[in-house]
Amino acid sequence: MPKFYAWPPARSAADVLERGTYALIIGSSIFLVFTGLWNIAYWLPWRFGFVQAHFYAAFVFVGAFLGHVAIKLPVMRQAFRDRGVLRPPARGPRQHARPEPFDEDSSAPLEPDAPTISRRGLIGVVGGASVLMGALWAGQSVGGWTRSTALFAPRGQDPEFPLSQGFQVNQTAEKAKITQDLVGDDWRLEVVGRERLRFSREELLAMPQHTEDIPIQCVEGWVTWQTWTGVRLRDLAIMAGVPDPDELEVKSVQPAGAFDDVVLRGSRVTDPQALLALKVNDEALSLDHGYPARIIVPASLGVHQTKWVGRLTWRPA
Ligand SMILES: Nc1nc2c(c(=O)[nH]1)N[C@H]1C(S)=C(S)[C@@H](COP(=O)(O)O)O[C@H]1N2
Ligand SMILES: [Mo]
Repeated sequence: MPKFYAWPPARSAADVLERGTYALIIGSSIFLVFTGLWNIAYWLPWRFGFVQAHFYAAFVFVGAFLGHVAIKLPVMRQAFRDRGVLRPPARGPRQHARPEPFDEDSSAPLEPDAPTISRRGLIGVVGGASVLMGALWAGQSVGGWTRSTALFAPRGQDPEFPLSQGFQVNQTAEKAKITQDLVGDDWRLEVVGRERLRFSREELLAMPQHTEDIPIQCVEGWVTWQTWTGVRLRDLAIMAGVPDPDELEVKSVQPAGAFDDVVLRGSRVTDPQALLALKVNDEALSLDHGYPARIIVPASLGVHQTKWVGRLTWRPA
């Protein structure tokens, strides 16, 4: 910690590099944690795309972490060579801890303070905190009574984040401004390719139905496995005259919102498990889960599993 703001800021090129990686590791961690918590609470005071920004920050974190390990590799190797792997201070109470010897090229302090924590203590604190964080999140994916232990995860605990048909809802129909005239009896699925077709829900239910166990994995940190039934996307592509599609544009009837228009590519849409789901666990989809029809594709993120689908546009390879 004190090295983070030590003066002068740069003692050598290696020092600059090392402190640069600290800045990136700490900066990206703070960004990920805080924007993540705000996003879960739907408090979104920023203008950037949350998902993309999180991917970029995660890449920055992993890159800076790997860079940091690479920079420190010689120091680690030297330390293990000088002191062995499990000799003090790796083992035993902190009173036995000895400071790193100072030399010009190391980042060890000139006048070290008394040790505050042993390596075992540090690993215990970090490990314990990680286990605690895991325990506080796991309930939202495990479900049942454990849901109430997920203190940072409001879904299923707060009336604003209800469950429907027994599992999490990301965006309720009400919040997405889905009205009865958008998804009532007049709803038709438009399927566009070489042909332009329209189907009612009854017509879709009369097509060959397939049932698959597929998870919804939300970037907000929860996952739920459900059993979905509906029409294979591949079958719809064939009907639209695009048997060998490259890409599928899915448009929701949702009036506005970040996920009302999604493009899926390659095996996401040609995989036999990829469905336009009409039912979940043998019941018609609830309005909150995307009635009359939603996308359910394997090995994907929740953000790609569009609800309240209005139009599918197939583009050939
Ligand atoms: N039209 C539409 N589809 C959507 C969304 C949305 O906001 N609008 N949210 C997506 C996200 S981020 C997730 S995680 C899943 C959640 O599905 P569920 O609400 O049925 O659990 O729906 C996806 N489909
Ligand atoms: Mo999501």
